[in-house]
Amino acid sequence: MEIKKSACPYDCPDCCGLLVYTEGDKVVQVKGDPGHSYTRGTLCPKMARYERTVHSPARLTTPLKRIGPKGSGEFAPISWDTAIATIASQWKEIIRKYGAEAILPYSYAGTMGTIQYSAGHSFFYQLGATSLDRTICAPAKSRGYRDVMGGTLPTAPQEAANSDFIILWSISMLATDIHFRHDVDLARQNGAQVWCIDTYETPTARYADHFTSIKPGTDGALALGLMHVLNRDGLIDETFITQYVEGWEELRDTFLPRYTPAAVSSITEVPAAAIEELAHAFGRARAPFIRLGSGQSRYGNGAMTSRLITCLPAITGAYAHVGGGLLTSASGSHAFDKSIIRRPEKEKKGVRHINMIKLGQVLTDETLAPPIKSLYVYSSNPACTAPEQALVAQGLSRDDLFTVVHERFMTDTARYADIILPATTSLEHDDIYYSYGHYTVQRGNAAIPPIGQSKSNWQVFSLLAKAMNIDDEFFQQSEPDLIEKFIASTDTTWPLPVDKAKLESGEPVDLPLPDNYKLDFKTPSGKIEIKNSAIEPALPDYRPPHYANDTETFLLINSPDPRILDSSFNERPELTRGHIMELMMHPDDANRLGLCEGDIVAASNTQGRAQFTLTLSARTQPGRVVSEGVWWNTLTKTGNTNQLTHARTTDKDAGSTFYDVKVNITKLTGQI
Ligand SMILES: Nc1nc2c(c(=O)[nH]1)N[C@H]1C(S)=C(S)[C@@H](COP(=O)(O)OP(=O)(O)OC[C@H]3O[C@@H](n4cnc5c(=O)[nH]c(N)nc54)[C@H](O)[C@@H]3O)O[C@H]1N2
Ligand SMILES: Nc1nc2c(c(=O)[nH]1)N[C@H]1C(S)=C(S)[C@@H](COP(=O)(O)OP(=O)(O)OC[C@H]3O[C@@H](n4cnc5c(=O)[nH]c(N)nc54)[C@H](O)[C@@H]3O)O[C@H]1N2
Ligand SMILES: [Mo]
Repeated sequence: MEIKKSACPYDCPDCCGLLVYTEGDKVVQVKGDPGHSYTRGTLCPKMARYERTVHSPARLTTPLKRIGPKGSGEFAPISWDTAIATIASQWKEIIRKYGAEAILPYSYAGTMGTIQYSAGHSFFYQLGATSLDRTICAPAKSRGYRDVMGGTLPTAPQEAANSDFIILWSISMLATDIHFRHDVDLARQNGAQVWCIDTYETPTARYADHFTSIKPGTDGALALGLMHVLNRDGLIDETFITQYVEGWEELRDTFLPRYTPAAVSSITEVPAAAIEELAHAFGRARAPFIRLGSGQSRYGNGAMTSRLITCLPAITGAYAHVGGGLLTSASGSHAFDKSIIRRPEKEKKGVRHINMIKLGQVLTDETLAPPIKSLYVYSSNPACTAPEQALVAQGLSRDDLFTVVHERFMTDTARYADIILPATTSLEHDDIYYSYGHYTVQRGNAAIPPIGQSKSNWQVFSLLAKAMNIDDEFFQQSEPDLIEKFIASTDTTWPLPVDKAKLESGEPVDLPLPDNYKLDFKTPSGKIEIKNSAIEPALPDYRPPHYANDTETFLLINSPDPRILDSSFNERPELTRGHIMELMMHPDDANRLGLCEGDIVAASNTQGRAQFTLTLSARTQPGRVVSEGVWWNTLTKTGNTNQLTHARTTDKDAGSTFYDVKVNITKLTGQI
């Protein structure tokens, strides 16, 4: 048995260090690396059995071509040569008839590896294809942070171990960031209080000392209410503000007087007394630490909400104290110069951009010129994870749409493909990884040869470049060549020297943080900008979410399930067995509607309908129903929660608004 080091490739803030145990060509076990400063030797239940994904009998092992109707899942094996030649001849024909913008790439973070995530960017730029705006996750959260803090490094998660007051704010820590628990536990052992602010009582809420249940999409008002009380009760740090903060006085004198605890309570459904209590605890803490998750940003007002929450630590001077600060997304993503692989300069001037959230609309829009005639999907599963699922399915069903899907499994999207290409897992290709939850980076070399005939994203784009006559040495580089360039790029991307030899060797490497990084504000003024005159509006204020104009009865909270990650891991029957497509409702609502535990119900709205099994619990509030998990549609009766979600975007940076959705609930006697 050999032990090789690698990193977890999934779209998760933890980006764990892995110990991969192999016997010949087989991965027999995967463990968390005790030497990784965030993983600290443990893995989530998904990755603790990663070998079951790698060696799953459901892996796609050869290229396939469609032999049945679109979506039927009927395919026959073909060779790689035939697959690549077919794609190239179809694309050449489409380009001749409609121009290259009739081709649309669609990808996201099936792997977060620096190479494989971005492997297709340059290829599609050079082809002149439509460019994809990759906005499906949480760009509004980063935007809200940036509007106040500019390029300031967010606080490292390990800092929280020294805090005396931690807020887990719209983060499902025990599902999506489980290794942060280590730091929170350490702080707790030293007496820290832990608060959780969420829309229903998650396991993370139960873990915390205090739980504040808030009406979805209203956290911006809560942040203003907290600032109101902090100011009223003399709990702000005037010295810190004078030295480091711009625009506090203006916010204080214009909008803040309105946000009394009573007014905020009526917006947020948080009792006024609880707002006061939270403000006092936050204001009296020596070094409060906010871990801000993405949940609050997935609404029409998401960038503004994140911006308002980002103002909070500024007025109490949290950054000046060991343990204090705010972590939205760590800047590990800045560690490597991604332009090495993306080559933004290759994008043709004026080329059309399409927002990935609008996929359903774009594929079904008959007025679009040129129309999308080919879709190339990799590292993503939009038939399952994109909003407006019914429209996406309608678009993917078009007989005149030539769809190629590069995948590891027969996903909902792959079923609609004309050609499927088999993809490697992270243990079969080389890459280098960074995290958006901490500051440790790591290289991961292939631990075993590719399963079947699978190929990595980079290898496939190299083949496609050749077939499309893109004569460019760039595509002849190997993955190790690229990794070497990324490692070298740390000389310019990172403020302090990175241990390149260690990075080269495959060990996890902590990016060094400058001593004063928490007070080195990378904004035009050099201060925290509560007022930011470069943007509209210059002062932040609460805005209601989109759903304020919707007429359905219930808010639909559709949060992550710890067993899967977005739609990844649905290939593992031991993880998806039982308890899927459940809908949690408050018993008072159920009584009113005459519904019982175990009833089969339909949730419906203007987007569509989906079937759920009802569970009753006071973990949610009246008026809010909860369904966890993005399940493969093939495991559901009617499609998952994305039958119900909207493609409306956030106030800034056109992000997704998965949680900004209302539904009606009715009892079903038969299936839909
Ligand atoms: N197990 C597991 N891990 C995952 C994922 C997964 O699906 N499963 N997904 C991965 C991905 S792609 C991402 S982006 C991250 C996201 O991970 P997080 O940052 O945790 O964000 P979310 O999962 O969107 O939501 C977190 C919590 O916010 C709550 N929430 C929703 N709306 C609001 C609101 O208006 N206010 C407040 N205060 N809370 C709200 C939700 O109920 C949820 O409990 O997780 C990653 N990790
Ligand atoms: N209702 C609802 N919908 C949501 C969310 C929600 O909370 N609620 N969360 C949203 C969020 S935050 C996100 S980020 C999106 C994510 O949505 P997606 O981008 O669709 O991500 P996954 O569902 O993880 O699918 C990734 C796919 O990539 C494949 N893959 C993995 N590695 C590789 C590789 O190296 N090469 C290739 N070619 N393929 C690979 C996997 O097999 C998997 O099928 O989902 C969004 N959808
Ligand atoms: Mo995400």
